[in-house]
Amino acid sequence: MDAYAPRPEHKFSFGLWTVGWRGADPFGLPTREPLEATEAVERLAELGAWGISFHDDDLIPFGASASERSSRVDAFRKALDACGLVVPMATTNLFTHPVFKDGAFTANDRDVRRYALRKTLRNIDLAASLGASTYVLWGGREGAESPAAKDVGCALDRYAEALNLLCSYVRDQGYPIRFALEPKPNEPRGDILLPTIGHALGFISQLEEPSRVGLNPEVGHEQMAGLSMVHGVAQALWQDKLFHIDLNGQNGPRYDQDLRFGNGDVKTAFFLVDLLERAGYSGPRHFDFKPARTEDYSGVWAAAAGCMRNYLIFAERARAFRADPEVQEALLASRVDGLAVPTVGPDETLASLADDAFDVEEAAVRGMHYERLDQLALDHLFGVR
Ligand SMILES: [Mn+2]
Repeated sequence: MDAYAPRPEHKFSFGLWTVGWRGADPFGLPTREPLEATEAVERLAELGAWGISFHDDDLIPFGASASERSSRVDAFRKALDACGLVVPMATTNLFTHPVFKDGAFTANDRDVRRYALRKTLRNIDLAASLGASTYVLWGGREGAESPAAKDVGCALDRYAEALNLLCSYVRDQGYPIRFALEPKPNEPRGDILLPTIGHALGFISQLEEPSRVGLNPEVGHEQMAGLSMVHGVAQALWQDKLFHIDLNGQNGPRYDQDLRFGNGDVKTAFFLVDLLERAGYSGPRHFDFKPARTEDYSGVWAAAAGCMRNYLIFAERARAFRADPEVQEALLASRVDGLAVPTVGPDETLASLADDAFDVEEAAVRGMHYERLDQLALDHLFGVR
């Protein structure tokens, strides 16, 4: 049996827009024909996935009639039931239509903001009816190209207003839904509001119902800002805010590459999986990537399979790293466990600090032995240990 074969208990999920991405980019036309949602469900289930997520417009074309809407939703529901796939998360497309060119919840035009709320509420009803427990908000158009164009304080007021209204809506409806904000520094806007995990965590603390709002960090988005995804996710976990995660690949600060998980910064991917698995993260392992536009559909399914296979390989490599006696000894040599001890003990006061017999020069020359520890991690990642 293949040790890296994905199974539903691994909780791998994919956006309908990922395998369904047709390869259109700012410089080129689509390279693939449209993919039916029902076929995406069938193929992902065959590959061993557990869930599928969607934007409203992925499932129901923008402006579709009521009858087309209900026939598409019915077909999707039938395919889910037949294949045993679940819908853990849904989200709203508040970025493709030109009406959202200046944003949705933070557009300067009030009628656009009200329309964005209506579009979101409608899809939350659908998400709830399909059993989703997480609703992601990626504000790709919430931003500006010129600092003169946006009063950021007012924009954050309106963003918070929208979140407060959405929270009260799901509470009143009795939906077991929590919201997950997805930070991104730029693209498509020149600068996007809530650009990083840290900005989003700070924003959540200002909301009326902070417990209902958390994060959906994306690997590539943090790396576009030159930040450590591992540190960001660790802080989200520390604040109990990792509601969902978007796994993909990126090569440093540049355009949003959305590579398959495992491509791009492999070491970050390894330590991210190590973190998620050791933290007992129980949410979806969700892939938000774009199969390269060079590929036909066989390449699309190979890329989806690769995302899951790479996650399982990283998880196995991380377990081997942690279980290695030499690694455990190296962790002790680096005093990694020492950070868990409070700096001032419970039976001490600040006055106790004066009692320390501390040799500054001795402490200054102590080696931390991190180079050896990191090489052991690489040896495990490379599979040579
Ligand atoms: Mn991305």
